[in-house]
Amino acid sequence: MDISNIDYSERIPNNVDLRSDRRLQRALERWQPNYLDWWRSMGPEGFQEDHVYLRTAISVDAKGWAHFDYVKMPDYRWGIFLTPSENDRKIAFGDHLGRDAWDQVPGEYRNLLRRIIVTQADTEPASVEQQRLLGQTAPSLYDLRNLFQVNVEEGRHLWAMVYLLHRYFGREGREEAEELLERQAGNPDKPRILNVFNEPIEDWLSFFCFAMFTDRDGKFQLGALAESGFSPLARTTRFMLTEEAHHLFVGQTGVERVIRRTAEMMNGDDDANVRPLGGIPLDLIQRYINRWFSLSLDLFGSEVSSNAATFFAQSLKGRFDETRRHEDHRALDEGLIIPVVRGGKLINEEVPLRKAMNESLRDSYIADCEKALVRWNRELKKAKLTYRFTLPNRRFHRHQGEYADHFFSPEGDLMDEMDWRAREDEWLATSDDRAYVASLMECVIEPGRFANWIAPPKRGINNQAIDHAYVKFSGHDRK
Ligand code: BYC
Ligand code: FE
Ligand code: FE
Repeated sequence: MDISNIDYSERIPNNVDLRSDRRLQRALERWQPNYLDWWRSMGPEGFQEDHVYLRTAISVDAKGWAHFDYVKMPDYRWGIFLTPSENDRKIAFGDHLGRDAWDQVPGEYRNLLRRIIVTQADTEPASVEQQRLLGQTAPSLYDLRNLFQVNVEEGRHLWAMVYLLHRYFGREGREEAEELLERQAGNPDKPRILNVFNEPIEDWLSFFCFAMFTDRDGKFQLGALAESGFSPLARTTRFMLTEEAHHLFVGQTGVERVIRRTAEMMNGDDDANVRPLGGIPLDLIQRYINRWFSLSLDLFGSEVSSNAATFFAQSLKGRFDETRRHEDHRALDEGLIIPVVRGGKLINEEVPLRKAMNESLRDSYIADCEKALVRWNRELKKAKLTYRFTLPNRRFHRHQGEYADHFFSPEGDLMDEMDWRAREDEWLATSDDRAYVASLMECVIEPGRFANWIAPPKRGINNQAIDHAYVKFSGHDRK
């Protein structure tokens, strides 16, 4: 069969020749109704019968892989798509560098690999749960459609991971797949695994910041897994990355449009107050950036991590773009300098590189975030404003790793807790900030119209007009 084409005649669309493995196919078909129940109860609230202009993967070719059409979300064809396998693929890093890549799970790495896959998988449904009420306050049809596009694709990412669990991890894998539908974002009794995925996303500025900063963790974690010596994981995550680009676009341009609208209201006056006009002040946007960026930094784990060293040594998880961006793929001789707190002072400590792999990935991530900041600041410059956005230092407001038990300013200086608390409201979105943003949220569903607090995008989706009917309502009462 042609691997780049996806078989849509099956109940579960796939390009992995699922029909040749009846047991696996049946097991996944038993999971499918549970998934759909989860989607209906925990997915986007209130829009399940509407027709949404969505893209669906029809091929895994980099060019022309997507097809756009109106779909009711529960009818979206969630499927299993892997990029084609490479003949004679070799392991690109770690202790197994240069040996044949694995098509099966190496027995001794089974538990670790399962843990990585479960952690990745858990984030996907979590984000759908966090975003489930946002449709009710969408600033436009264009944005509503983008939200749902992101949501259905996160659902598909769950499918991608559940396939690996079912296919390669036997009964334990199937049990994990069930539990992925049982944990719930923000539920204190059965929370999602990683911290940010339990935070509420209660307004659209938060959603855009989440897609910008938290989905971007996905880009880098998936990039690291795309290097894995375990080929099925590498091939799955590579295709997920193709979809991920749009999520990052939604986040980056979403924040950018908010900035553009505010700048427009400020009309070149740095002291202008946009609140009476219903705009979102720049310093408030900065506090949202500080919050979501620092929360997302936690997703990279500890600065010094023996787990990370093990993942790398065992050739399970590499660095971002391992092959192209790095030369020494064993990483045995180098070290990384990491500032740590010792005796109330920040001092530099050299850590063997393998133990600093989380930090290496965090470095790549921060550099990528900086690029978006440059674009946002360009909006301010064009509008003749002097205000500039910055990313807080990586030590600021952390809950995981070296800095978690200490207090740092956005500039990265160690502080007393009391002093820090006294200034917290300058730095992080306050309850007043959130209440103000919430007060601006309204549902705008006339094609081409946008809520007052956000500028329209520069162009539509898939060359459609900005006033295209991206969602067609089926006429029922949406409450
Ligand atoms: N929250 O050495 P440590 C995405 C735990 S996003 C809670 O610091 P390690 C998406 C850690 O599990 C991409 N717990 O960490 C985005 C460990 O627990 P145990 C998601 C945390 O293991 C938006 C302990 O602390 N993918 O796709 O080196 C929308 C100490 O471990 C956190 C992945 O994460 C935290 N933030 O690294 C939709 C890839 N951080 O073992 C989707 C898979 C650490 O002591 N995951 N801990 O019980 C991994 O590679 C690693 O597990 C981590 C942590 C990078 C997350
Ligand atoms: Fe995802
Ligand atoms: Fe995503």
